Amino acid sequence: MNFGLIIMLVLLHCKGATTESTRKILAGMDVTLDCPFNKPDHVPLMKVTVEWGVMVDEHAVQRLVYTFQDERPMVHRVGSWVDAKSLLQGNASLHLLNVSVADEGVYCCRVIITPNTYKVSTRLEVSAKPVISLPEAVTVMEGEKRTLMCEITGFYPEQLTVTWLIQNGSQLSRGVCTGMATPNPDGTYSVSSLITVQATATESSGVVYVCHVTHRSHPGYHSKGVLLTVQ
Ligand SMILES: *[C@@H]1O[C@H](CO)[C@@H](O)[C@H](O)[C@H]1NC(C)=O
Ligand SMILES: *[C@@H]1O[C@H](CO)[C@@H](O)[C@H](O)[C@H]1NC(C)=O
Ligand SMILES: CC(=O)N[C@H]1CO[C@H](CO)[C@@H](O)[C@@H]1O
Repeated sequence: MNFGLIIMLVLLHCKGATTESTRKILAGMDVTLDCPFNKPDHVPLMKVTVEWGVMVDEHAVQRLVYTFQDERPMVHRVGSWVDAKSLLQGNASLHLLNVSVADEGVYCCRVIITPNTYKVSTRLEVSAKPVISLPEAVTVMEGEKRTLMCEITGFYPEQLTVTWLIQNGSQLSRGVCTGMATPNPDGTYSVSSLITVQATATESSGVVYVCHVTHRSHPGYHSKGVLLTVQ
């Protein structure tokens, strides 16, 4: 069968897949997506065709990830494979190495042992953790106004919330300015948040300003603090 024909088959392939489960992982990790099927003992590998594809969302065109046909694997996404020994046992699980945010999508497995077809689809949700940059300490002159910048880079998805707090204290809203998230070439996002503080010796010296970030990549929050010293 030629390559073009495989693509045509794959375009249809996820329709009718039953259970759709969700796997949540962090970018940079390896993952295995299950695809069990019923393999009668007398059927040789030669008669088993496996196709793995991925769609960015339910309406998108499917992209091939890995195929196995006539006992020959074809790797479309570098670092993906189906174990031939597992296939013999009715397990067409897909291994993906070093997952990136570009790998997110709905993965569809189709196994054909004529006249039967088995379909499984799994949603893969990939998150990338934000990296927070903030100076550890800042010294200002009494009465001076100073803007502190919290740079948050390399996160995915785009949705992220930044707040500023006084350590062991209240949330700050005055003088805070958070920009729009901007996309990076690798599919992740970055954003900066600024806070302008007015240094008065009695109130602000020794205070830690905390840049507090909530994001899908972490069930709690990410944060970093800057110690303000007033001279
Ligand atoms: C299928 O095989 C893979 C190893 O190739 C294993 O990680 C996975 O747990 C197996 N799945 C089932 C349902 O046995
Ligand atoms: C994993 O992929 C990223 C790009 O997505 C790359 O920068 C990194 O070097 C890769 N790591 C390994 C161990 O291959
Ligand atoms: C004085 C005080 O309560 N300090 C606490 C502030 O919060 C940190 C952790 O967020 C604690 O380690 C300090 O003891």
